[in-house]
Order: sequence, then C-alpha cells, then structure tokens
Amino acid sequence: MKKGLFITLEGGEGAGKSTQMAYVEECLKKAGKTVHVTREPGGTALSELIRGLLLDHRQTAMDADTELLLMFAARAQHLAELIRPALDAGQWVLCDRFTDATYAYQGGGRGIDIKRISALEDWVQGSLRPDLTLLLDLPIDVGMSRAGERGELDRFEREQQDFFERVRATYLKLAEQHPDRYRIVDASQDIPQVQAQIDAILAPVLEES
Ligand code: Z5A
Repeated sequence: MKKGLFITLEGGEGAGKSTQMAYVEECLKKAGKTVHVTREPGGTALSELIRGLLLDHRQTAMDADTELLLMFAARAQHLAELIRPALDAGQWVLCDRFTDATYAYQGGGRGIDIKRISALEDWVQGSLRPDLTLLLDLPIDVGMSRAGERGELDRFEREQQDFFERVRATYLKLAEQHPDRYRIVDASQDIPQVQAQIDAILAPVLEES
C-alpha cells in the first residue's frame, strides 16, 4: 500500500492558514488523494473540548505547564483516534498546526524549556513527525492587522507583540533545523501569489507520491 503523507500548516496570527488549508485540501483532492483535514488543538470530540479550555480568554489563571500538558493531552487523543489510523490506512492527513506550534508558542512564547517539550513529543508521538510542514511566514504587524478584523479575541490572541515576535523567531529557527520537511511560504503576498508558492512546493511531492 502507498504511504499517506502527514502535512502540517504553521504560522503566526492572521498568516492565512485557514485560507490556505482549504487550498491545499483542494490540490490534494484534485490529485486523487484521500485526505483527512483536521486541526490542533482539536480534531476529535474530546480534543475539541480541551481546545475550548485552552482558547477560553476567561482562563486567565492557566499555568504555562498546564497549557503545555493540555496541548499534548489533546494531541494524544487526536493521534490515537484520527491521525495514526488514517496514516496506517495509507490516507493523507492535513493538519492546521501540530507540535511545531508547541515549540513556537509554549517554548518560544511562554519560555518553557524545549527539553520538556521534546520529552513530551517523544512520549506522545514516538517517532511520528510530519512529512511536510508549510510555514506561512509574515511580519507580526501585517498578521495582526489581518486578524484584528475578527470578533472577540481568544486567550492567545490577547498576547502582546513581543510574544508573537518570539513565536515567529522560533518557527524560523525550526525551519532552519528541519530543512528536510520545512518549506517557508512568504505569506505577506496576496492570496493568488501565496497559492502559486504552494503549488510549487506541492508539485514535486505529488509527483513522487
Ligand atoms: N497553539 C499553541 O499555543 N500550541 C499548540 O501546540 C497549538 C496551538 C497546536 C489556536 O490556533 C491557537 O492555539 C493559536 C496557537 C495555539 N493561537 N494563536 N494565535 P488557530 O490556528 O486556531 O488560531 P490562529 O492562529 O489565530 O489562526 P486563525 O485565526 O485561523 O488565522 P489564520 O488561519 O492564520 O488566518 P485566516 O483566518 O486564513 O486569515 C485571516 C484573515 O486574513 C482573513 O480575513 C483572510 O481572508 C485574510 N487573508 C488570508 N490570507 C491573506 C493574504 N494572503 N492577503 C490578505 N489577506 C489575507
């Protein structure tokens, strides 16, 4: 059986992940792939309940370690119920954020030691890592002005600019550390230009699979 690929989209505030998730899904389906489209935190009924707690702006007392452990609790369920069964069946999984977001937000943003994150990653995921990660990168002020046009802000969206600068810097560092699977997309361009970059990244992947 052909192997299904695990593709993740990452990026900061208002980078256009939701917009481009739909585009990547369309490209994969056009290429005849069976794709599970999902997100983190979330993706299963139980993980979505945990997402509700994590994003709830009234949870102002949430400790950074609690936040980290809830991210991995949601992820463990997501892996057990959806991601692993799909990949084992040779299907593709397209996920809006995954563990790189934990390195970026809980590591870079909150300042948690990456050794702790890496230990949880190994525990919860074993050797499973994404095959391809598209990092939608753009300056913080551009992303914030795009995102700012939405309604009530969640617990993360209420953070200050320096938090998001650390998140962006961590993502760019991860891309440098994992050139095998990371592709950086200039998300400051307009939507058709971003999609043209995505086409160029997906073409060889789809050709090989
Ligand atoms: N989080 C974490 O801390 N640790 C973890 O391990 C994980 C997550 C997995 C939820 O993520 C939060 O969880 C997230 C990190 C944390 N918090 N933050 N911040 P989320 O992905 O659900 O939330 P989000 O990052 O805020 O994503 P979003 O709200 O869905 O934004 P987006 O998907 O990047 O952007 P969009 O909705 O596609 O676009 C925003 C607007 O810009 C919209 O009006 C678009 O029409 C417009 N847009 C999009 N692309 C363009 C271009 N190219 N030009 C102009 N306008 C555009």
